[in-house]
Amino acid sequence: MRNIIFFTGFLLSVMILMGCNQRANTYFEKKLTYPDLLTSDQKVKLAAYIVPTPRQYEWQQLELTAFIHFGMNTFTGREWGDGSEDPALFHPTDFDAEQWVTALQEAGFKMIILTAKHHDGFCLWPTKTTAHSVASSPWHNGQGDVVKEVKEACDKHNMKFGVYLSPWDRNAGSYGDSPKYNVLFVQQLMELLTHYGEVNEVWFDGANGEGPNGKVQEYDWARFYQVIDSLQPNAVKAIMGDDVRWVGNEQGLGRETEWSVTPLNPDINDAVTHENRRLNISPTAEDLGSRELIVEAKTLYWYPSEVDVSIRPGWFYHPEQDHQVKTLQQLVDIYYRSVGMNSVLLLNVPPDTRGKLHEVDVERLRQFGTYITNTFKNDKLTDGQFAWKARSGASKEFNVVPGETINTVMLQEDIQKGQRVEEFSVEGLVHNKWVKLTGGTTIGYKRLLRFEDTAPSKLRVTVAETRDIANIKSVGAYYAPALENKQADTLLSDISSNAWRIASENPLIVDLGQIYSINGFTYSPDESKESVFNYAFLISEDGVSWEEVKKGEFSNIRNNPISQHVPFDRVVNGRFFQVETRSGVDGGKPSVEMRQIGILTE
Ligand code: FUL
Repeated sequence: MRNIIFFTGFLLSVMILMGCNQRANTYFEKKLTYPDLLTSDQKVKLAAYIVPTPRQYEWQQLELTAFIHFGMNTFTGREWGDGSEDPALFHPTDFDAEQWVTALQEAGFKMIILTAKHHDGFCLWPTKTTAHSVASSPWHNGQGDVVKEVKEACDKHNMKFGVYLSPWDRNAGSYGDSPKYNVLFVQQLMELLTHYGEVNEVWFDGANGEGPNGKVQEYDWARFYQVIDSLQPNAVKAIMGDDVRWVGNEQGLGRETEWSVTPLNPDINDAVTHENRRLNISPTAEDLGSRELIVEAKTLYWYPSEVDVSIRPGWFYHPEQDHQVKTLQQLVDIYYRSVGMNSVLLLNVPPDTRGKLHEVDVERLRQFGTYITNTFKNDKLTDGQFAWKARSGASKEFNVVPGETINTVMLQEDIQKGQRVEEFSVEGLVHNKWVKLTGGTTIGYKRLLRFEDTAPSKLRVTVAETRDIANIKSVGAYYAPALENKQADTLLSDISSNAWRIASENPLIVDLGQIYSINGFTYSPDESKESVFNYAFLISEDGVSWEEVKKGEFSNIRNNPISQHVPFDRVVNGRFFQVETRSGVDGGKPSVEMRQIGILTE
């Protein structure tokens, strides 16, 4: 008891010292800077009182949000355009934003974030800032506005709406001339945030493929944030924004231990970079919130994770990926690893050149929505839906509907009172014996765990370790039907490499053994080594005279290390191929191995 009184007094003095950001005299909204001279225990305890802002909380409850990557790349087959594309290429033949909204809504998605401008700088709305937009395209004779049509469809169906505006712009002449480009960027932001009604998320990606020797643009983030906060107070700022954090990969993988309270500083300036470096953290770090990290930190933030992943290998639509749409099992796994790991899922579903979601994707969305709804509508606990205050070591029993089989549990903390649980376990009473079913570390907004089919009469949840009294909001148990992984293997080469012979290792030269009519190649990155970024691909009939058939970049290979599929513009006869590395993703010159290359033939 003395401890509680002492801590309450201590908390009050800290709050008086800090003066700002606290809600109802108890909690710290979004940010807490520690006063000097706190003990490690005090720091950990205070971390339990950091809470989301109302807009962060509202965003977290959406659980399922959707990305729409649509634009110039849809028509060129690329993942990153270079900005030189002719606007005449943009011509959706049967554009139907309402089809996107209804397909996503039926699958349970609550918001759509549209790529209003990707790295190629092509704007999907008739901006006044550049001619590189839909206004210069043949679509609707230059009178079209994708942003408007999508927003209207969202409004009609009560779907929230967000915009992706790429800071990196490979078309804008002013890019790299920092103040000038910042003015243009602010203007684009203002157009998007004033002409279309409410915007609920603004997504700034962090990509810049120019590399260390390319154009360096210093962004005026403070100004960008100010514009968003003043024009769209209900919008969260994501990724290169300070409300929503990138989970750190594009594969749909949340962390087993996912803290929304972290010292990872969302701001972008020298002091912040220095502090993140001191703590050895970045969005990709495994540990973003342990006690060890907290005791070293000066400031903590409520900075929750968003898991962005595409339903297809690429972010944009490519017809050759129609058979690679993620299976229901893969989507369900992603759901458990995102929504089920204290994150919001941001699933990308890219429309095709008609301007419609492809039938395969629509069907997969339908299956996904049905599976999730059917699984989670039947809670097999009779008494899991009420608040439970748990100290470290506390247990609580819950009743399972008699005779029901379960294989999934769901736990939620009331994050409006902070994220606190550090370790928990779940047992089932089977034939009068308690058996461990599952357990974990963090819970946060939502935690889902799967285990073998079991029919216990009761569940017992134990909060083994918590940073302060845990506020468990609800506990549920479900039966999730088993799923089979049905995806066909992707053929990475039309010809077997059995007869191939390496003629040179670096650069890689391979003798295919006979002449083939070649119309493309594939390159598969290897986790254990740096990936190639800029390449040249050469073909020869005799191994003496060579033709450079293709050169370019494997655009987004760092963040999304999938097999790259590179078609040629024409068919080339050859017996030898050569792959030259011009640069690697980390600035090195990685070699390529024969097993990483596939050859596509007519
Ligand atoms: C990354 C981009 O480079 C990709 O093209 C994609 O837009 C992804 C969501 O973000 O930063």
